Amino acid sequence: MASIPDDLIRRLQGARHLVIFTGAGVSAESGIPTFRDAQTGLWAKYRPEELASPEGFRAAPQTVWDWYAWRREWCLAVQPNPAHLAIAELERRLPRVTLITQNVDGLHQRAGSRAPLELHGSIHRLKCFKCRRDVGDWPADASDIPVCECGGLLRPAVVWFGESLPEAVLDAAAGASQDADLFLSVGTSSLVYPAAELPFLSKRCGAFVVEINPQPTPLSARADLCLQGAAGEVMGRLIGSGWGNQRIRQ
Ligand code: BJW
Ligand code: ZN
Repeated sequence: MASIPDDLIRRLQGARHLVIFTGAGVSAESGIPTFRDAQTGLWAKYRPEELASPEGFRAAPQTVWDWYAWRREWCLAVQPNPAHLAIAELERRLPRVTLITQNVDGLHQRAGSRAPLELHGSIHRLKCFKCRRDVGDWPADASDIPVCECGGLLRPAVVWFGESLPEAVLDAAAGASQDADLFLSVGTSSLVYPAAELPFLSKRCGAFVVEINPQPTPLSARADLCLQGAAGEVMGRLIGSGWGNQRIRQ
């Protein structure tokens, strides 16, 4: 695994505004499959256009509902891993950290992160497919699709292909990316837009952009630094050298 350059530790120590941008790779070490990794990714077994799209839900609502009910149970059964914990620790150590996640699994919050910007929503909440109203939690018995007061079917409050991201969340994420002086992109393939635009936006606005991923991505050639490795290991090393204590003593 790549070693952590001293320069990056210095940049962390001095960061005015750190943005951490995460994808499915951050939860891989918790046992949640990524979307696009060839052997284990969710899309290796299912076609996204059939399951993660409004058209898919319209065509086979119960199939889509069952897929999400199964994935939600999985998210609840696993634990945050060292990557989630290291990110929450960075939030405690540094004066200003914005966490932007594409993940819908809720593991950042369970690791202690305060208010992640959930670009693609949350699998733990429901909304109405027809009137779009947020309706909160899942029912105790999730075998049948619940129905809204308006008569529409309920669905998980995630962002499917072809749907707009929540405007206020995307605006906040773009604003933070523009303001950041240090930007960490962790465990994302950088393929899904508009989220994938954020590290590029941050770089154009002057941030030092670091990618943490075992594989190269379309961001790699433009990042200032690529740390090849698993998120838990790399993030663990990032916080592991005791520099936070030095900062507090300053
Ligand atoms: C590790 C690791 C370890 C492994 N440690 N790393 C511009 C160009 C082309 C297309 C478009 C474009 N703009 C919009 C589009 C269309 C589309 C899109 O981007 N398509 C691309 C696939 C080509 N975008 C949309 O449709 C978006 N909506 C939109 O643009 O609306 C516009 C609009 C305008 C006006 C009216 C209406 C609409 C919405 C995108 C929604 C994405 N939704 C999903 C599903 C969420 C719900 C669910 O969970 O089921 O979000 S798709 C899926 O991909 C999920 C993820 O959040 C997202 C990103 O994936 P992620 O996190 O990067 O995972 P992977 O699997 O791709 O990568 C994992 C990485 O981890 C890999 O790199 C591994 O190497 C690494 N890894 N182990 C660290 N241990
Ligand atoms: Zn409704």
